Amino acid sequence: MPKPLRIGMIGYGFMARAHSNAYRKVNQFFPLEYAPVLKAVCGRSGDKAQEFATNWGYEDVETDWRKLVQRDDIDVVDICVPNNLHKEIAIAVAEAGKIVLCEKPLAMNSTEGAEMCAAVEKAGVPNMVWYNYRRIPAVTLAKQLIDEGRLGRIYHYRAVFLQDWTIKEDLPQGGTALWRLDAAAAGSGVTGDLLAHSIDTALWLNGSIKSVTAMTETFVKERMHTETGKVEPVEIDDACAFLARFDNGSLATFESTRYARGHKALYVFEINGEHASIIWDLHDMHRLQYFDHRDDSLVRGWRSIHVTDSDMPYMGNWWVPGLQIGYEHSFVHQVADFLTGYAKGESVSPTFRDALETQQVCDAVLESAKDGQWVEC
Ligand code: SOE
Repeated sequence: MPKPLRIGMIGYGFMARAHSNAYRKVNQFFPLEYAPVLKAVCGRSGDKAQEFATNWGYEDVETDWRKLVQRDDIDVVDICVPNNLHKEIAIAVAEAGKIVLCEKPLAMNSTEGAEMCAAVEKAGVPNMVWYNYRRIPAVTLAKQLIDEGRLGRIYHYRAVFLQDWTIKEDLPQGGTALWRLDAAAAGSGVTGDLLAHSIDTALWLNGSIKSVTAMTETFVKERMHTETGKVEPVEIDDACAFLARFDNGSLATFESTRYARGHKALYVFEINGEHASIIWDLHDMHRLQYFDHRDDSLVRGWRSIHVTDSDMPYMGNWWVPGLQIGYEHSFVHQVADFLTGYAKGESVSPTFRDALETQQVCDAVLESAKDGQWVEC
């Protein structure tokens, strides 16, 4: 029987659902030494927390996160609340000697992120940040192909993350999901919310970023604030594009917006190497496009690899070859990897320190966007 690892969930939104689903599924599909037990969920509204607990099978409910953190029957605290609350909670969890898992981005900015890193490292507690896209099998396969040297020297990295859900001018800032439009809760706009994903994947696949030059725009300058009831200036970036130089000499372009009409979550990256190129697209997430110049010229062309065979990353744990999995499985994989690492006493990436590097790139991007100057990361 796997040993129990008791989860205290803070938050009951979209991400709390994605993580809870992963905790519930993981032991059915991955042989593990530990099993998450859904102990308690915490949120400001007791009714909503209770509804969440009943739906997902949490045993208990709290409305004060400090109480949850102090409970003797909690081993892991999972932070799924707006970004402005991450730091205080994460530091309290570390000081209580508990495992801390934090939704992305790590923090409002890298100053906060550094404090969080120092706290978990001082306390010596296992920690991880939920950059889930790394664990989509096709993305993990991309990492494997790059690490095997199949692409050769990398020349270019290109990433876009496009959405269109904030175009409506009468959308308020603040409240469920819309806290992402409020700089006081989110820290930044698309840079911290979407580009953070693209940057995390890029650092993992292609190494550190040396410097960036960026531009941002806020298209809708004022929105009603749900807390004050007044029309307030919008301080987040609605769109951001930046150029980057990686330590390995490759050049990159990154673009993100919530104003790309027709795109709901078009996360795409393309990497061009000396021998081969790869493309991955979230809307076709189980496929990896691969072009290898070394192929016989008569049959050379883009291959569309259907990443479902059992020897492909994570897929041996799911169905039979040819049958696909989805977005939610990336979270199951992240929990599985975390529990495997935990059993061995190993940290699992992205740790707070890994996520701090992403945060530092985000900060450099926002700094550069003030005047377009190149900023070192
Ligand atoms: C924003 O719309 C959002 O939900 C992000 O917050 C998530 O991190 C991303 O994966 C999908 O889009």
